[in-house]
Amino acid sequence: MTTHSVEDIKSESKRLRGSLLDSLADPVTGALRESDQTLIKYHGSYQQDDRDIRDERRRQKLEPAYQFMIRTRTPGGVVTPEQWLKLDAIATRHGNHSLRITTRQAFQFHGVIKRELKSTMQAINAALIDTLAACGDVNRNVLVAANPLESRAHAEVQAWAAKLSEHLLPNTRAYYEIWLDEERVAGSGEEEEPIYGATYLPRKFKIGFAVPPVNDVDVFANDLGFIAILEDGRLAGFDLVIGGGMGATHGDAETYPRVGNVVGFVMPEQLLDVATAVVTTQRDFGNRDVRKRARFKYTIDDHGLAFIVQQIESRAGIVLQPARAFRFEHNGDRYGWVEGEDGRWHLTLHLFAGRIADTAAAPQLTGLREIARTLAPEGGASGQHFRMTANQNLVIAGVPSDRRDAIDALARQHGLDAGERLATALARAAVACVALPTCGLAMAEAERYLPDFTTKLAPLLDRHGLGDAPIVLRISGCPNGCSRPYLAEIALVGKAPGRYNLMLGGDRRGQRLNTLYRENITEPDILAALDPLFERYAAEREADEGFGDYLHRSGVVALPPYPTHRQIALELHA
Ligand code: SRM
Ligand code: SF4
Repeated sequence: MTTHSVEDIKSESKRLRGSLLDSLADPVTGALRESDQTLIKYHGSYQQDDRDIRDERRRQKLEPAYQFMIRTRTPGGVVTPEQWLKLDAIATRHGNHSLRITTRQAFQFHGVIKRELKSTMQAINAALIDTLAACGDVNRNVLVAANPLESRAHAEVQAWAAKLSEHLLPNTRAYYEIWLDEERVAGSGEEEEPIYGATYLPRKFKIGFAVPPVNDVDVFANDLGFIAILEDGRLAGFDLVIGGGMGATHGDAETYPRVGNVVGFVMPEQLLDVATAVVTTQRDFGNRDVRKRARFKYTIDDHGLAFIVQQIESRAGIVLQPARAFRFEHNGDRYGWVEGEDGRWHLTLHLFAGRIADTAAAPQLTGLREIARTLAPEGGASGQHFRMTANQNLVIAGVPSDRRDAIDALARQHGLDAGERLATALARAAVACVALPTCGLAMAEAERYLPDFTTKLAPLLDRHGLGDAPIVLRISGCPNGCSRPYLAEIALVGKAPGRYNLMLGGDRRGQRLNTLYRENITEPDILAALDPLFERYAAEREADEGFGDYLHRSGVVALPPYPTHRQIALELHA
């Protein structure tokens, strides 16, 4: 769809209503009208079709097996045990019997058919969770560090993120009218949109809050990032990061991933104004002619960082203070139990690419249902909750010490400890996007390929004594980069079925982009390319030196050649 038609659809949508009600009511097809396929994204859903059976359906002269993905808005990925039980029931009743934790701490349901969309949305809302603005040219789900160690400051950061998520919601009743049968009132369809205006943003917009020393949210991959600065254990404020993004298009040098720039420090009470200033700057200066160049990262590169910072300061009515020092150690998750400041315990469980389903070997959906039931009697009130991580894993948080054994037993019984038994640290930290069969943009497998690929890498790593080396691997089925592959030490980026670009040289802290190492190669070539590099790394690495850092020091890879790629985060805080 052209940029102009998307812009027209937005402005003519009557504040995101379009003809969605008619599209949903049409019994002849499982699809929506084309313009409504754009608009439903703002309601948190995508029209898809099952690509595994696309050709077969075409042969049978049937329309594609249309189905919908629904994504939640769950700032910081927090849900109570009671909510978990409801979401689990929805996945079983309306979806494909799986819950999928995304790289932005949301749940995705896949496989919902059109005539069940409304009841599914209602069921999600009955769990006091909405899906408004989970997709579309607006601010998306806000990421928050899942690091439970800093619990008091962490809770404050979570509260700011939730407040910001609410603050940046589109101001429309469309969602409530269409899905929840709210009555239309005078002015419906003409609501004021003070932040977004009638055409919303030029493109999607993403915000993340990191709490050093862990950069699990990959703050530098967000359009807008806040790095919590803790002084004497208290939240002093945030370093502001702008202009991160991953998406690119193969063979199009005008598009590229970018790490965000650290531009200053703000006090907590300035946060909403500053975020509004950043969002409205992108609204007014973002490229509305070329959708591929519409993300905030390009707005910054096209207009210059100094101009954008000046816009932010004048719109927010503040002067940014100099950025304060921070240090990230890694961008992964810590598995197992850790104790929080208040003596409660948090268990991080590894999930395979965030997919929670029942298999004969590991009935994980059932297992988490049982765990939720155990927590539920006191649940929300007692502070016990689930927290999705931006690495597609799950934290069972706020558990009193006398409950740990019971939860461990349930986890073991249902194969939720399978991740701990993975042969390599690389496999335990790996991330993969959904890709086939649901993603309409996938060029190659990702989630379904991850276990095979890590199994094939294991003997190579073992041979060189690297089984415990925490190397960051990410796989994406196309260059859009939903697993944030360009920040990984090793990344596979899909080009065609079974073919990937091999990217190397990110760091473990999510601060440096990797570089194309081999283009469009198949698995045997990928393994053959990595094996000698593992051998050299094993022999030549310095103490604690990461694989990506080693590749740079030894000259195997250099920084990527993107036109405006500035390693400002790295320079400031190496
Ligand atoms: Fe993504 C589009 C899945 C995180 C960059 N992404 C899609 C769609 C909706 C495909 C489509 O447009 O038809 C995928 C649906 C697949 C499916 O069947 O479920 C999809 N993205 C995902 C998820 C589920 C990946 C996962 O395995 O967890 C993540 C959902 C996040 C959420 O809960 O909100 C997801 N996507 C990301 C990230 C990572 C992040 O935000 O931290 C990125 C890179 C960061 C960024 O935005 O720059 C990302 N997704 C994209 C892009 C490229 C955007 C661009 O600037 O060019 C697209 C394509 C687009 O927007 O045109 C895309
Ligand atoms: Fe789909 Fe590409 Fe995103 Fe993977 S990276 S989910 S293939 S859009």
